[in-house]
Amino acid sequence: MLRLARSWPAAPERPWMQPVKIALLSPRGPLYRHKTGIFKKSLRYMPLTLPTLAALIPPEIPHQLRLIDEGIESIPFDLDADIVGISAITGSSPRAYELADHYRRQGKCVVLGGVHPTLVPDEAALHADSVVVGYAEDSWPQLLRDFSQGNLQARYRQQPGLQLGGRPLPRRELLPNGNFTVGHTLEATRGCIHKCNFCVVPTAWGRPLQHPVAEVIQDVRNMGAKRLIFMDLNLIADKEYAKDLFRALIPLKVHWGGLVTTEIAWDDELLDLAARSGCKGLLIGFESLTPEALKECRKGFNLLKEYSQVIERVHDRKIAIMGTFVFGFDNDTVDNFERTVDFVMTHRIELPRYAVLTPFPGTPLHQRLDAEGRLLHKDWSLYDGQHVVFQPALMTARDLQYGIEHTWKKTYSYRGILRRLWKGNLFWTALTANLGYRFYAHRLHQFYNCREPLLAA
Ligand code: B12
Ligand code: SF4
Repeated sequence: MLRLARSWPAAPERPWMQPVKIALLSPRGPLYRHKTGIFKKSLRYMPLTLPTLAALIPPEIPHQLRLIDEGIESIPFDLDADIVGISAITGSSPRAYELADHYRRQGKCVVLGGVHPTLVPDEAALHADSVVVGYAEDSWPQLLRDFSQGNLQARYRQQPGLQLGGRPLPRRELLPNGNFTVGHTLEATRGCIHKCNFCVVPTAWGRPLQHPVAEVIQDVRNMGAKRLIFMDLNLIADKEYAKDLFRALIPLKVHWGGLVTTEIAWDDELLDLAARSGCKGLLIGFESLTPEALKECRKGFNLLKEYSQVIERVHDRKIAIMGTFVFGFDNDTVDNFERTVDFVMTHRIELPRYAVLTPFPGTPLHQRLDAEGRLLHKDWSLYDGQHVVFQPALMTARDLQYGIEHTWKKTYSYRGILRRLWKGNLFWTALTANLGYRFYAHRLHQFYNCREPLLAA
């Protein structure tokens, strides 16, 4: 049963309803922010969230629209809008709430959505006139229709059975393309088949969904793009679908990157098709170099003894690897940091990335650490994958925090960059992003010094 939200007069009584002024905002996080952040342009690719929501606005509702990503530009406090839609991930949720409270005080209608409001809708509801839980393909248009009829509900939830086929294409032209290293981002699928215990995907979004391949190809053609990034959480969740997609991409002669799992290496046809279709970079979650950790996080499909072969097989196809590693599992000790640096150097991983194990709300990991009394705090702004927010088992929080910083810095020292890229197939492709991560790595400490997350260390 849906609760009715703060009431809004129906369209005819509101002169400003012709047209409705809609603002869609993506708030900054501690690290991803305009001017003072450390995600340089070389690390930024266009998020599809706001362009997708823009495309979903029902054509029958006359409107003026503005999209603002606070990672690349400032959000004005005196925003001219009737309805403000704010997208929040966990790290940006305190900023989202700050903006929401501010605009509500100004009498604007505020809607919160995205992964964090999906994970903790009751918390988000304290700051919004309406909260959208889950995907919004059907609920966001409904919300706007209700709003224009003065009938806004407090909670909207995407109903089961969502189909991605036949949806309008994201309105990418509404974000400034020049602020991203790749503006041509797209999605073929959503969700994932796995259930890693630290990941928000199984809790927030559940079973995988797919755009029909023909529509993905049409999207690529419409963009006229030659460099693409797939935002999919696991592009090969359905291998047969992925093969069809790769086959259809071959004639387009594009270069693309995307997220997959180590499983891609064990299907030669899939990997060959990926290479033939123009794949130049794959983000692969290796997560850890200890089998106990892989078991702990329910990533049993990652077999440590096969990591070298996985890397070799991908590199053989001239595909660069963005390898992601997580520190802070219960078996992790301070030795893991150096061991991981050695691993990425030896295997010449083009773009290694490190994260602190982060117990995002709603995940099994969060529930366990909370039950064990090991969460240091629930300041969501520090739940950004780079701050330690829980008590590790075999080291202090401070050791974990500074161990990761050391790992980043050593990996992205000039020597480290050259050792991994020199004489590799993809020197020039990977160099710019490496310099972007070098900038990031050497500035992370600024964010440790300005906050005090380690009181319990
Ligand atoms: C692009 C991207 C980025 C970009 C930009 C992010 C940004 N603007 O904040 C970059 C590279 C900078 C980035 C960085 C990070 N990211 Co990121 N990123 C993504 C990614 C790959 C794609 C987002 C996207 O375009 N999705 C496609 C759109 C269509 O889906 P959607 O966003 O879910 O939106 C739908 C619904 O959620 C809903 N919805 C969303 N917002 C709203 C708002 C309203 C008003 C309504 C009505 C509906 C609605 O409607 C949409 C249509 O159904 C997602 C994974 C993913 N595939 O979603 C991760 C993801 C969002 N990132 C994540 C994380 C953890 C991070 C980092 C912390 C990683 C790190 N350690 O550095 C940083 C933090 C950045 C920050 N903001 O502080 C997590 C968030 C988890 C969480 N609970 O916070 C995700 C989900 C990945 C994951 N596997 O867990 N990221
Ligand atoms: S494979 Fe990746 S997207 Fe899928 S559940 Fe695990 S961490 Fe999440």
